[in-house]
Order: sequence, then structure tokens, then C-alpha cells
Amino acid sequence: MGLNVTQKILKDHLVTGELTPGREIAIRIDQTLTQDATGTMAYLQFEAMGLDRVRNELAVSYVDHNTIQVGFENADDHHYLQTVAARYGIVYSKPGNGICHQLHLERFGVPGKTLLGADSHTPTGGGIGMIAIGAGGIDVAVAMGGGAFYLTAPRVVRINLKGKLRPWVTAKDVILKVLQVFTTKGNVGSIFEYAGPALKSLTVPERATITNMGAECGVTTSVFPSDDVTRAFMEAQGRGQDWRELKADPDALYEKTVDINLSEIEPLAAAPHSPDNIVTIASLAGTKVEQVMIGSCTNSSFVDLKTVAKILAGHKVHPDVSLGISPGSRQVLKMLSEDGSVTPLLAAGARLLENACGFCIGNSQSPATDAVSLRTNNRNFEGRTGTKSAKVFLVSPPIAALAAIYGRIVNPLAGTDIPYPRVKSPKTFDLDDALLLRPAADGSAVKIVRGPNIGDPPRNVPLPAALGGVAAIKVGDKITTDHIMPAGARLKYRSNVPAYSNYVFENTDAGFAKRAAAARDAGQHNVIIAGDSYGQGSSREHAALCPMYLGVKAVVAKSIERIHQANLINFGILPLLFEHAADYEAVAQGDTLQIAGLRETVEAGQTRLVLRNVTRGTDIPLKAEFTERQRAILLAGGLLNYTKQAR
Ligand code: MIC
Ligand code: SF4
Repeated sequence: MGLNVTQKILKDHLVTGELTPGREIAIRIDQTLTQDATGTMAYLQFEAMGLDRVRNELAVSYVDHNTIQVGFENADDHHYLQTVAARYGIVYSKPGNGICHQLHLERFGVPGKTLLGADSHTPTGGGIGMIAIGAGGIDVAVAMGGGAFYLTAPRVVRINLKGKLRPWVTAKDVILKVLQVFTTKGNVGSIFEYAGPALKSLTVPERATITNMGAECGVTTSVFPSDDVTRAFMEAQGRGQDWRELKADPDALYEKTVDINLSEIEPLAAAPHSPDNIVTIASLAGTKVEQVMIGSCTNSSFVDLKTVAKILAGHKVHPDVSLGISPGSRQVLKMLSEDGSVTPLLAAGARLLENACGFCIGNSQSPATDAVSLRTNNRNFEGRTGTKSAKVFLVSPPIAALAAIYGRIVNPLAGTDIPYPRVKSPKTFDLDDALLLRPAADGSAVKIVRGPNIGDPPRNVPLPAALGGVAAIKVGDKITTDHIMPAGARLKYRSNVPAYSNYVFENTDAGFAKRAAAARDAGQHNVIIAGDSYGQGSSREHAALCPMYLGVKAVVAKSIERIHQANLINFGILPLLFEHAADYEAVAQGDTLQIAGLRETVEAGQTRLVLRNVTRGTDIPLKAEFTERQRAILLAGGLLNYTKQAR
């Protein structure tokens, strides 16, 4: 029987297990990436493992999230990251070089390789034919140490693309269509594999826009085959020698196939406050817009921004609109500058922002109260911009550019005076790696610099014999890691867990951190009660690490998303599911809870636990389904303890 692209790559990298969907497998990781907001903790954990040098083929440390350097903390983090990279053999990408995913695609991505990244948008690498997966920092630290990555053998869904995109319809609209079809729920354990006659019309950066935002569906990753389009991109990046063809066998099997006809797609938007709240631009036409932000790892390629420059050329930004443009990389910015595309942007009145995550992570450019903000990034969770009342619509760069000119949402398919500019991919890109610092062969003499904001990663204790404590918070469905652990203005505490822990659930329940810390200090275990899709969104392990620090021992939910579930286990927090979803109603915040014989049950490999609600005198059955390895990690009190034990 033939294999699909996913199976080919996974088979090449399989360390243990078999490719039967739903079973646990372990794969070898060729490349790793981190960014500064997840990287400090990942490297602190790598250091705690006591190895002398990274052992995978390539490890890159990017600085892109927290580049504004207000206060000493960011710069101290960067200093630590630069020296730890030189010490252990990691390539260091300096602030100003660009966004990790865009850069990795440009300079390092190789078809057929595996990439594990401490960032949920690592699947961007699927655009170049990699199996590229987002994970918590500690999983990436283990992979840097040469350890395998454990995941569930995926169900592979084939997305068959046919037809051709019309003018004003872009790759962003394709992935918004995919989000409309699949939504953000129910895709855990799947990989989207793209196929079909329309592939040849999509460039690598366009494919990467699609695989990038596949993360919002909750899939393990998304992947495109590697073909002549991939080869042309790699040659233009001066890396033609790394290209290899990778395509599915004609008789390859898939879990299911979904057809998408590109000719039928129209410009779309994700309306507030979820990336799967898809509406047509036609239905929004006329909506007044106060802010337009173009960039992020989803839509900041040279072609994306040159298209914007061509639309803006000869026009002015509407007086009521603030337009910010953030190129994905220094390569993109230099090329825009060299070909004269920066001038029309400036002449129109755009604000040229740093080539970094910037507005997307909410550490700058927060919109005004109640403002409508059109953005080309991938997440519009409530409050992520830093302004809770803002209404964020996710759109393509051309739709954003039109709105910046007119001050309202315009449906170009209904007619506009501005012609759609078809911009071609460059034959060669500007190849200047000056901001990529490659490590020397021997780093043993390098002194690692640690400022006062760099603390040791906190350790957990082994799983207790019984759980006894309180339902410290009860939250609803679709709680994202942005709700649990805000980024934005709080990002600078990423390397200081005691300080960052003061902000757990800050925007959901401002009293949580104090309450939980008091219960912890009184010897109680804290339990989080949640609805469906708990822990959606980013890979930030602080959404597990900081609750752990506050004494959280278990999350009891209707369902939990993949990366967050792994992070909870990695930090020794039990991810438990209601056996009957209706039992969610049987616990109120503040109820006293107990699980007798907890350690014994997990040790014995039993998959059911009973949660005693002492306040109401009821028993609630819970699912505790873990693999043998996950059980061992939980019993040890987290992956760091487990890894130490195993050696
Ligand atoms: C995000 O887009 O939410 C982030 C910030 O890139 C996160 C990583 C983080 O929180 O540091 C992600 O996507 O994993
Ligand atoms: Fe950066 Fe935004 Fe991409 Fe996250 S989604 S990596 S914050 S640009």
C-alpha cells in the first residue's frame, strides 16, 4: 500500500511505535527552534539536563517576540539567549532579523525533515514539506538533547485543492475557508495534508500562510508536498542543494478527503473573538475601521507586502485609521527597500514597524477602546491585543490595505477603482545572514550571562498519594492560553516564574493568583474546572508552569487541546476529563474536592478516577487516560524530574 507525505516523513523518523492512528509514537527530531518568549525557559531546562552540547542536526534560537526592551528584563533575556546559544552550539538570530517562522522557512527549512518548535505556529514549516510541530519548551529541550518527541500517530486528512484563486482572493482566504469547514474544535490528533491540481499555483510563502494558521484548527500540523514550486523557492533562497521531491504515492490512503475549490472562495474574515468565526468580507462591507495592522508570521512575506505597497501607491491612509506594517524578516524589509516599495508605504502614511511579532503578541499597538482593528495575523482572541473591548477581524493583506485607504471594510469583488496587483515571486532573494550568529565548534569556554530576571525553573514534587483541595476557578469553553497566561505587557516575566505567576488568569479572574497562592500555602491542592477545548492557542508552557507554581495539581475539563495537555503532564499537573460532560455542572468554584488513592490509581494504570465533591457530597467519574510514559512523568512530578531519574 502506498504512503502519503505525512507517513513517508514519519516513517523515516520513527523511533518507537507504529503508524496506527491514535497510538503513541516517538519520532527523531532533526531541527529545533525556539523564540525568546519560550526560549529562556527551554534553555534553562536544557541546562538543567546537564548535557555539554545540543545533539540534534540544527537548533536555532530566534528573538522576535519581545524586542521592544522596555526595562532591563528583555535585554537581559537576549543576553542570556545569545550566550547560552554560543555555549551549547545553537544558531542565534538577533533581534531585528525577523519572525522565527518566516526566517526558518527562508533560511533553514528542508523538505522531508522534522522540526520541533517552542511555538504553536511551527507548522509554518509544512509549507516547505516538513513535518513541523509546535510543543512546549521542555519537549524542545529534550529534542535538543537528542531525545525523541512523543505524539499520537495522526489521522491524515487530505485537503484536495482545485480551481484557481480569483483576484483579491488569497492564501489567507483559503485557510479561513479551512477554518470555516473544520473549526477550532475536534481536530486534535489530525494532520492536514494538502494535495490536488491547484497546488502548483500556490507559492511556498502562500502554502506557509495556510499551514501556519492550521494551528488554529488544533491539528498536530499541516503539510504540503515538495515539488517544483518548492524547488524554485529554495533555489531563490540559495538553498537548491537541500531540495528533494516528496509526494504522496498514487494509492496512498487518507482518513478522509475534503475538496476545496479555490475558484469559489471569496474574501473572508475571522470575526471577533475566534479564528473560526468566519464571515464574508461582503457581509462586513462598510464597517468603519480605526486600526489596520499588516504583518505577523502568517502574512509578512515579500509578495504579501509588495502587494500592499502597490495597492497603497498613490493613495493616502484614511485620516481616522492608524496603519502599521511589520515585515516578516530583514530579508523582506531590505528587498522592499531595494525595489522601491517602502516609499509608497511611507508616502501613503503607513507606520513602518519593526520586523518582529510586535502587534500580534499584544506588546504594542493596542487598539483604542471599542475600536475595530483589521489584522493579518492568526489569532483574534478577546484581549490578545491588550484592549479587551477591541473588535479584531483577521483578514488578508489586500483587504487590510483597502480598508486603510477607505477607512471602512471594502469588498473589492463588488468593484473598486484600485486594480488588483499581481506580484510575482522573486527569482532570487537577498541573501544576507549577518544577524544569524553561528556557534563556534567548541563553546565550552563561553560564559553564560544571567541578569537578575533569569531564575531557575521551579521544580515540582512527585504526585501525592491523594488529592485534597479546592476548585480554585471554574471557567467555560474555549479557554485559550492567552486567558490563562497573558502575554503582551506581561511577556517580560517569562524567565521569572514567581513574578509571572501573579498574572495567571489576570483578565478572567483577577483574584485567582492570590487565592490560589493562599490555598497552596495552607497545604491545599488547587484544581481548575473547565469546559471544552481548554488550553487552545499558543504553546506557552507557562500556562502550565505558573499554575503549577501556584499549587494547581489537576485540570478537570470536558476536553483539553494537544499542546496544552502535553505541557500539563510535563509539569506534573493531571489533565483529567469528565466521563459525562454534564458533570461539569456538578462542581462550583470554591467546592472542596478530593481524589482518594490518586497515586496508587495512576501507578496501577487505571483509566478511571473518582472525584469526590465534599461540599455537595457527590462522586464524579473522571477519565484519566495516559500512556505508560505519561504516567511515569506524572508520578515523578514532571518531565524534568523524570528525565533526571531516567539517567
Ligand atoms: C502566540 O502566537 O501566541 C505566541 C506568542 O507566539 C505563542 C508562544 C508564546 O506564548 O511564547 C505560540 O503561538 O506558541
Ligand atoms: Fe509571533 Fe504572532 Fe506568529 Fe506568535 S502568531 S509567532 S506572536 S507573529
